[in-house]
Amino acid sequence: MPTPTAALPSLARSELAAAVNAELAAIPFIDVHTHLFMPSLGKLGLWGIDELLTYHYLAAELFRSNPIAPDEYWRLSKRDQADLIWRSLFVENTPVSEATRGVTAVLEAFGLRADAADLREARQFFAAQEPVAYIPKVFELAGISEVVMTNDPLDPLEAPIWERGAAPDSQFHAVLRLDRILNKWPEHWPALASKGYAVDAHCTGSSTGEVRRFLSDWQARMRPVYMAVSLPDTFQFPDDGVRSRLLAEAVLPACRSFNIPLSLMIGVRYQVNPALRLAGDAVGRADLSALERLAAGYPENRFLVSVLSRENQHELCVYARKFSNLMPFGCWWFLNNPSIVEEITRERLEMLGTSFIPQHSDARVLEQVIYKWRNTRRTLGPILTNTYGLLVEDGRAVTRTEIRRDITRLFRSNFEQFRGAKAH
Ligand code: HDL
Ligand code: ZN
Repeated sequence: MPTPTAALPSLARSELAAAVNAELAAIPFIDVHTHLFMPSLGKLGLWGIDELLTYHYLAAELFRSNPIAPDEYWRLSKRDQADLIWRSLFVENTPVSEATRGVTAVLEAFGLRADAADLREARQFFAAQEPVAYIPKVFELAGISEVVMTNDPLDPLEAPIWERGAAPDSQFHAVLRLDRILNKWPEHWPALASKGYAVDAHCTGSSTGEVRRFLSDWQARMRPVYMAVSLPDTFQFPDDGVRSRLLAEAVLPACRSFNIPLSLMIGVRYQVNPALRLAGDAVGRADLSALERLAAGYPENRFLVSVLSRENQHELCVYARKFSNLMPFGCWWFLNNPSIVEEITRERLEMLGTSFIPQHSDARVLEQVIYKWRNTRRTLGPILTNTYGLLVEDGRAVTRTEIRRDITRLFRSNFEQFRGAKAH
């Protein structure tokens, strides 16, 4: 963190861009939603060129530029998948999409050729990296100080590591992810029952109380900074289903007692093309009146909210103006493209000032934070410069100190305050 300095003189309009870009570059951001894993979670953590190239965003793009059938692709080794994606999307075609250009930006950040005919040089470089020393280097290149993970207490690979005791890491914050419980109760209640929680198929009797006990056990184990769930475009609240009951009787009371927010990521149309596996999800416009009823009905709860449909963004801003227990965050997934990030960020600044969290990376592979945060800074620079320029034009001078304060609020302190008491 740059050392605070006394208020600096007001900036001329012509000085704004340099000041904004310098402060964006100098302030380390908090990445409030990723799928990265702290080193003590072992092989769950993905990094290196083969993982970068087989990212599900690029697999989806491969099938548009190469005749291979998905089933045949999935039968290839990861190395062969990466070679095929490199050849199809980076050699035989120009890597102009957001996800392909991102890989070239990572290679460039490490001084590697982004126009190589094959992956020999890249594989040699990444194979020589030692994760514990490498992670700080990647975070420094990305301009982030810490990331928030996605941790699934019912994941058969991840849960046992936590149950054995995973060493915490101050740069990786845990999150209690609830999709299996809230969205797929019929499939997953037996896993809870097998661990001694008295739950049943229809979530009756002691079930919601026992889910609350489960959440309490995992809060003690993980010390999560928030709980999270991805929700379909059809999400309704309340309804007469199990999810509403679990939210009302277990999850929301647990968040209140732990003083942590609930993150709602709304608008997924799951597996519209199952053959693409993780790349098979799409987007749908959600009915955000469900969010209105949650924010109004549970004023003691705090909700981090990201919506997947571009068409839901403006109404999310309106709801955030009505309910201060809503915190819009990020330009999620299919929205994390400069053309849409610009539209979303400008309407948020226009309607919310600096009281929102502009971005998260959603990184699944460690080095992705390098390009995702480079892109955010590159997109945010002109937007903030224009915003301050309008203010100067309308008669209010702006200082470097104020720009530093605002960017710190957007990318650090909004989250730090909204997450509540520091994890013990
Ligand atoms: O549910 C989520 O957290 C989403 O971000 C999904 O993981 C999605 O597949 C993704 O990676 N989006 O970027
Ligand atoms: Zn995600």
